[in-house]
Amino acid sequence: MIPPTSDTTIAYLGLGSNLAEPVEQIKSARRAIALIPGVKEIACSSLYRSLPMGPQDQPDYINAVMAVETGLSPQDLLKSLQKIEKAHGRERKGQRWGARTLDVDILLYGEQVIDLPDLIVPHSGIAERSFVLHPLSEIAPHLTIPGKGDIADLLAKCPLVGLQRLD
Ligand code: 87Y
Ligand code: MG
Ligand code: MG
Repeated sequence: MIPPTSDTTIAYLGLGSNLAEPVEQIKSARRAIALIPGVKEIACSSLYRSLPMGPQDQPDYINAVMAVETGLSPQDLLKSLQKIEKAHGRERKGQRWGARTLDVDILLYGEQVIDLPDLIVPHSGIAERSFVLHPLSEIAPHLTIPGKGDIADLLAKCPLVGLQRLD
């Protein structure tokens, strides 16, 4: 049987901020993402306060994960998200993993595996980063991540250390 086709895809986006009122940055980014033409918000996790992973000489982060339904290609979605990062004061100079006003990553784009110079999906850190896995499992507890396995199994190996869910 030919599987049904659909012209939209569910994508999961990871949001992070640790500069200039991070809670407001995340809330504002969520609103801006929902207003991208061709993007509809399906769900958003709680906000989480998290200790910085990677370089630790920077403020704590606020993180969240959104699910969106989109008719945009992964590349067009990425371009729109980068515009939103820029509009939120994101600067790309300085330390590679340094503090940022807003980071929005495409974590998953349907079941697609994408390996382009500027876009790797599933996101390379998805299976190890507690600030991604915990909010992601809050909105998609039965997800299977291409090449990585069931989110419940990944979560069992990913301690809830340095992560606090906000009300
Ligand atoms: N939250 C983040 O959103 C976050 N984001 C990162 C990059 O996108 C970095 C680096 C700066 N760390 C973050 N920490 C939190 N809490 C991620 C990283 C992790 C491990 C090795 C290299 C880089
Ligand atoms: Mg990131
Ligand atoms: Mg990024």
